[in-house]
Amino acid sequence: MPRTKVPAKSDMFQILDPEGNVLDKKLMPKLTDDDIRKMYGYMVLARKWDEIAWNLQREGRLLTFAPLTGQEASQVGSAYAMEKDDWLFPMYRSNAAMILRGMPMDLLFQYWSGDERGLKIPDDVNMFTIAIPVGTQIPHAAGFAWGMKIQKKKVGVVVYFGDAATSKGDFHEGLNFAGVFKAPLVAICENNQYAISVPRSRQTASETIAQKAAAYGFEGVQVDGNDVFAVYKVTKDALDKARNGNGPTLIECFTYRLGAHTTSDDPTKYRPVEEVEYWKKRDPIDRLRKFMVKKGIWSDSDEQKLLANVEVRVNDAVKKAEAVEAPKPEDMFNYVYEKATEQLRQQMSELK
Ligand SMILES: Cc1ncc(C[n+]2csc(CCOP(=O)(O)OP(=O)(O)O)c2C)c(N)n1
Repeated sequence: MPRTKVPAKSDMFQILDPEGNVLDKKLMPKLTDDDIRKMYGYMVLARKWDEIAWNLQREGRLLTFAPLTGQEASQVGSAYAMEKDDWLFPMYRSNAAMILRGMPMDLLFQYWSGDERGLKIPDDVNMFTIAIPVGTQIPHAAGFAWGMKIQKKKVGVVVYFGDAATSKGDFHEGLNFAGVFKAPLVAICENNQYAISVPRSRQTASETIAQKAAAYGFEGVQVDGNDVFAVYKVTKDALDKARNGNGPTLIECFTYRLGAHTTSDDPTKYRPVEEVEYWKKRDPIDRLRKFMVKKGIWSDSDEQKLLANVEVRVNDAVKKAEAVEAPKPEDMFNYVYEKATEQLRQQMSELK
């Protein structure tokens, strides 16, 4: 059994069990077979992205990066529920959601190789830049959502953060503000059970993270974060509610980070092997594939084709990113202020 207490099924919203069976057909959201295959495709793509990025980092071609393996359902299920005009506020582990929402993979590689120009979000993609500081994106998203409401724009704003972010003032301030102003915010906590080596049990004494929403005066939902249909459904409902002027929702995706916190981390130092094995049996990708195979909408040859396709796409993105001319070191100073300060000028001349 895992060290972190897994909520009883009845406490947590779930549609698909780990064997890929639908628990209650009435709960199943309206998704075509094509939608389901697309969601699966994004999940497999995200895992391949992780694998290739990890190898690149080990070869010195990428800087530190945070893998998302294990969290594909929580990101793909939620991002797939968004409409084109909705806005996304990502954290450093949100690569799957960002890719699904239209962030070019080559730009992401460029960014994670240390080139800030990779964070130039395309103009037609409603997304903010990645927040590396824990939780700072939450008040940004809450304020932005309020702005959308003031401008009478019917859009939802989704912000992603981890369980550790809920210990920060940013979480309280952002959610309190969103509650008071009924901002169209959907706050998604990907509770992956750890903040680097700190387990969830040391993060908060609350029984669930979702219950914290009660203090802010809106709904909180705990969902099985490894169940892509359940995540899709709760996010879609929350976004519809937000766009219709009925205020924010906090969603806790109960999931598990199967890999390391980042490429600089060794999780074997703080997690028992049995715990990881327990969660591997609940792998979100296996779960969806089992469902699709049972439904007769997925075959071995579909799987082989998909695996080959994602590998080519990710490798093409790497090639494209690596073909970009390296940034000039002076650029570190050039864009800090409109006019460089004396101190920056000195630092720049030392660098030269
Ligand atoms: C303000 C701030 N403090 C500390 C850190 C160092 N740090 C990076 S990730 C992390 C843990 C975050 O855990 P969680 O929010 O649960 O998200 P996860 O990384 O597990 O997805 C910490 C403490 C940081 N990035 N920002």
